[in-house]
Amino acid sequence: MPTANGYVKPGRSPSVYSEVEISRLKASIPLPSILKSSFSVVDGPKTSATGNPDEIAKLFPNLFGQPSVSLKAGGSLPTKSLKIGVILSGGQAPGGHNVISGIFDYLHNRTKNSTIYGFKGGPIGFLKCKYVHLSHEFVYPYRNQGGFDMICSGRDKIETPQQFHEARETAKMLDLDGIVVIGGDDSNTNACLLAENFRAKGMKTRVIGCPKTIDGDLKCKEVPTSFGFDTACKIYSEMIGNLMVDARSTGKYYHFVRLMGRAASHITLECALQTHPNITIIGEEVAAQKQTLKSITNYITNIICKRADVGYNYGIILIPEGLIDFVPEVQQLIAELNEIIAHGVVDQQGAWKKKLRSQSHDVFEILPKAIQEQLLLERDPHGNVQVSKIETEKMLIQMVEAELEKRKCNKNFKGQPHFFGYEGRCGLPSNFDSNYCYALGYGAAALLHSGKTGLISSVGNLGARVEDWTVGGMALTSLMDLERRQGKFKPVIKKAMVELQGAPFKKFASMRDEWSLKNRYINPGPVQFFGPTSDLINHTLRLELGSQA
Ligand code: FBP
Repeated sequence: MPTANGYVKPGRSPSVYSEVEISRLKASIPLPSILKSSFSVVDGPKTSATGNPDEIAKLFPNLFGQPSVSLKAGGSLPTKSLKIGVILSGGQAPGGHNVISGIFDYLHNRTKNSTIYGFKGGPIGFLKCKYVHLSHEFVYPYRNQGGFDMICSGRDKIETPQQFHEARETAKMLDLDGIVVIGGDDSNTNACLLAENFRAKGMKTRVIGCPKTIDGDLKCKEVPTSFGFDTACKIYSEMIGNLMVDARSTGKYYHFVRLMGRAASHITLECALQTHPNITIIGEEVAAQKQTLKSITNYITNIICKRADVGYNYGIILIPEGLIDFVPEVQQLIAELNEIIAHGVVDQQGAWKKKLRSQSHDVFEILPKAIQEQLLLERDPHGNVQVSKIETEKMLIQMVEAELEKRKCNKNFKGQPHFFGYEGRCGLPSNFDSNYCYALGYGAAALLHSGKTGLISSVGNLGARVEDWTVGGMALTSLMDLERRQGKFKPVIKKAMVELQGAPFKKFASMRDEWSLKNRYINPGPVQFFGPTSDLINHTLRLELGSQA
């Protein structure tokens, strides 16, 4: 299709490239030195599980305890051809296409006549054997581009015997040597279950995961961050910075910005460190201090009143997407609702409410009707409350208005609700995410080529130049714990929450009082691909790496 600049992005609905997209397409992607030379895979010590090791050992008898590995220079691998499948799973995160590009380039450079299949629409594409053959012509146009539109994504959980049967059928039909599951905690749980099942059935198909999620809650020492977090936070921070300038210009609005991140507040914390808002609520702190909706409302209202006293009737307030799920009283309510929804029907007449304990019943009744309805929405296939659909920012505005009314102080309060989520998930990946994802994909292919299974691709030493990054694989079972989901205990990868003793939170806590009354706004501007700031990594990663040094 001829276009002004001659480029068309292929895919489900082809679109024309912008000039910036073209320049990103042409940008070269550096590789860690270890991936440029011959390497061998070295086993580390035996591993355990994050929690409930005895139960996890029983559930993963073929994988439990296997060592994590690292790549070391030297050695050689046969160049025989491999057949590899790729699955993009869960929510979009900038950089996913570069993981696939990395896998593709590894196989192209290190093996002969290998084949890559891209399963369409996430895990369901794998189960139903719906795939595209990933050729150079198909993959190349997506290099350094945002989104998951190359093969699209989905959220299906793989857990029933029928689903495992279908997975084995696909693997046999395509004679797969391996698959790479690119996903978050739930998707990598799928990867681990598949790896265990394939091994138990004596199949040759191996499974490697890649740490994807803008939420930033899939990480540990060996996997310092999940991809997409860096770009998404930079995009949200740009938008928050713009709101700050707007607030200062008009002087009349309080912008309540709810930020994606589901169960963890990493995105909110990172955006606070990038922009210095007046108020930031961190869910993990709310839970630790057993705060109530009332106490959160009071905290916000107190600052609004103090700011009004010094002449500021505007401000910026950041709220994590999953806030409601952190408030212990609401947490208890949600746990009870999950059981009720998993085991029965929520009737229109409200008879189901009798199953709630009295405290949960009271909390439910004080919530605005819209929030009540949102809490009763269907859970996702992994049993999670869909917190992206719960409009906590609007609820807090209403509660603050009521509190100001009660205190009889007319503070000219005008709240503006915002939810920044989907806006940041498909942006052009930052230089960091582009390079990190390419290394993760290249490393994942190297692990499969070396015969490894049940590992998550891990790239470390991220504070250094790309050339000096380390590459390896972390045992997926070592990240596992048991959690109650859909009324049952299930093995899941434990989410990494904001550490209140960690360097990023401590830095924020040391500055937030000053930010609340004095305006110390920072407007970081858009993601840069060239120039002095283009290679800066996010504060969270920088601070966490610094505190490990
Ligand atoms: P993943 O954990 O799959 O990476 O999803 C991240 C996320 O963007 C969350 O922040 C958000 O709560 C959720 O996806 C929204 O889900 P959906 O895309 O199904 O609306």
